[in-house]
Amino acid sequence: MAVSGFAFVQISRFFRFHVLFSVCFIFIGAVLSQQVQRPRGVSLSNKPFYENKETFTCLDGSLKIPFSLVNDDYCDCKDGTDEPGTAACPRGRFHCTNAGHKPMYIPSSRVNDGICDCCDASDEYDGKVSCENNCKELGREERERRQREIESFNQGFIIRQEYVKEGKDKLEEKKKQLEELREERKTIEALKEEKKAAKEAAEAPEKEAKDRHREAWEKVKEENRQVKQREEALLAFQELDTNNDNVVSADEIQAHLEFDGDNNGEVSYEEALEVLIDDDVSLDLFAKEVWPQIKDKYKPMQQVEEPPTPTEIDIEDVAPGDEEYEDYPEEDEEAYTDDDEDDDDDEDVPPPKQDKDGDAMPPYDDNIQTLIDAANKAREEFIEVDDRYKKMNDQVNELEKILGYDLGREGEFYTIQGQCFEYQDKEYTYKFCPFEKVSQKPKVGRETSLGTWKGWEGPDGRKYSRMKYGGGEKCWNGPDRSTEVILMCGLENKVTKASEPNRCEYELEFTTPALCNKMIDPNSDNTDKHDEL
Ligand code: MAN
Repeated sequence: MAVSGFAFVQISRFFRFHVLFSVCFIFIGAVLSQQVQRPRGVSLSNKPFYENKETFTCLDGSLKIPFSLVNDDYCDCKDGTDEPGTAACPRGRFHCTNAGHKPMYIPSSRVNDGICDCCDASDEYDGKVSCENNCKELGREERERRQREIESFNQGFIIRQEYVKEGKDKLEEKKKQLEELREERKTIEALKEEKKAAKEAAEAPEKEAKDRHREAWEKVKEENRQVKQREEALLAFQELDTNNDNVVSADEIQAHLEFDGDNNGEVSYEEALEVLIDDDVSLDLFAKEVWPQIKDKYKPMQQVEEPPTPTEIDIEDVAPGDEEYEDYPEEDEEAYTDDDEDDDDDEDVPPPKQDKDGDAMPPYDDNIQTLIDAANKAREEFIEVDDRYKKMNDQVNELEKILGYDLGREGEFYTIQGQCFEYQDKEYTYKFCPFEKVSQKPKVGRETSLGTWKGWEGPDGRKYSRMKYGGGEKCWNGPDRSTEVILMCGLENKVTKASEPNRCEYELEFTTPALCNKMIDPNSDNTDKHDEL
């Protein structure tokens, strides 16, 4: 009895222990399962909204329903949140946990649609298709890819540091150069002013002497012209005065049919008077008043073909030794000789230019030539200094332009300024010249400007991630062409994509080490940093 009483106690203790243990185990299990269990298709962050097992409130707050209606394959909530794990709601989202890889949402319509969307196979549970859980493999590949990306980012960062150093050194150097050039320019500018004044001082007497020379020549020419005209008038007068009474009268004019104004075959008395002004005209009046009016019309009765005068011969047709040339007066010969045959002393003296009558101005005398030589020398000296000044000015402007650019927080974009990068797609070759311009050239045809440098346009904190180029060629019926360049960290400076999201608004993607702006710890799993990549 005692044994049996002991045995009973032992047995009852054994049972009590095991029952207690089992109860505890079940309780802990229940608690644990409660912690990790959530309705199908619900993300961990949304789990708290599905914990009340009595009622469920749609996440947009629009309706309260019994909890039993969650995932019952009937859509109650407008926002689809009562059916996170079925395809019942058109606006619903299904959450794949994808343990080992990245969690994600898919549209509810993809649940049990026969296509495996989630790598953990959770979206296909109705047994119609069998999906493999390949999250671990995908996760590994993703981690390896990210690792490579981080390595490349970090290599890019090393290159960027070189860029920063180069930028700092070169910009410093250019600043110094600019200061020196500005000083030098001041000196040259003063010298230029000096040479300009000397040039003007030499040109004034040169001009005066040349003008005087020309005026004297014009005067001689005019006198010669008048003498010639008077001679012509005399000849005409003698020819017209057929009765030799020393006056030309109307009847003598009537014999010249060229004065038949109305073309009726005869010269009337009135027509003759119109030519003559008066009936009987003396030689003096004829030469002064009549001859200038009629000389172009007048035809001598016996027109004799006279040999051409020297001034009527085209100078280029005359070679030394030609008969006509031999006929020239001694002093004019020099004016007509070929340049090549000039003496060395006369090398700089241009041959006298002919005027419209074929007359050549006599060469300048020694005094004028000395003034011309002095002015030429002053001009050459001025031009030489002016050229130096212009070149220096261009250098100063170029340096000011580069130093005026915003080349990044640490001058990291210095390396890519002054370079151009091309990208070819099916239709066009795009040319990107940082801080200058962007252009587009079709396979056949001319280049079109897609904008010139306007500035950095990245968002706050990431200012140097976007460049703006504007004011390009006008788009037919549209805006002026413009381009945004999106910069990304990469080992090479390279345009990787070109597109036209809106008509005449272009977008280029450009990778550059200048954008790899920090070292990333390959062991960190910071998604923020990941995003920066
Ligand atoms: C050209 C190109 C195009 C642009 C059209 C607009 O063909 O510059 O990119 O869209 O002009 O007319």
